[in-house]
Amino acid sequence: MERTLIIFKPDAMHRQLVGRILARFEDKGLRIAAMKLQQSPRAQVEEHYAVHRERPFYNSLVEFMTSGPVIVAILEGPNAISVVRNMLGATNGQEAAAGTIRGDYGLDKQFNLVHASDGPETAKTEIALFFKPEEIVEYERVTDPWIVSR
Ligand code: FUP
Repeated sequence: MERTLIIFKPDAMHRQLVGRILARFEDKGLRIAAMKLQQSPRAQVEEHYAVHRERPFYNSLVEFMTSGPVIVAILEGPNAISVVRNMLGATNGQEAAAGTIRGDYGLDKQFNLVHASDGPETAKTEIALFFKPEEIVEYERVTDPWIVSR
């Protein structure tokens, strides 16, 4: 079982694609371990994209990611990190394969709908950046038979 952090970026929010994209993850069998709507503080976005600080697109990316509300979530499942990355497709929607989320819904490299952690170390860091431990649900606790039978 693995956890990955995803962000529905402001373009996915603006285009009202969240439900459809989230359904793909659910259809795949991944489950939601945490989820919230937020207007990201600039400092959080800057930290999240710190590895890209020297890249020419950094400022524009930070502007974009703080331009409106986003939904951050943790998905979990076997091999969730690479499973979700494969479902997203290539960074640039023009290059992403048909059948992937970016391949089916986008044509841009900045407005590419969803972020997902790219490895176990980044997943750990990103989950800690966006969620407090108490915001993450341990399913063993909530799938008690008494609760599901009501
Ligand atoms: P990805 O891991 O697919 O999200 O993409 P990268 O880590 O390569 O890039 C991080 C983010 O920077 C991407 F989501 C979009 C943005 N980006 C640009 O805006 N312009 C570029 O030329 C490349 C990336």
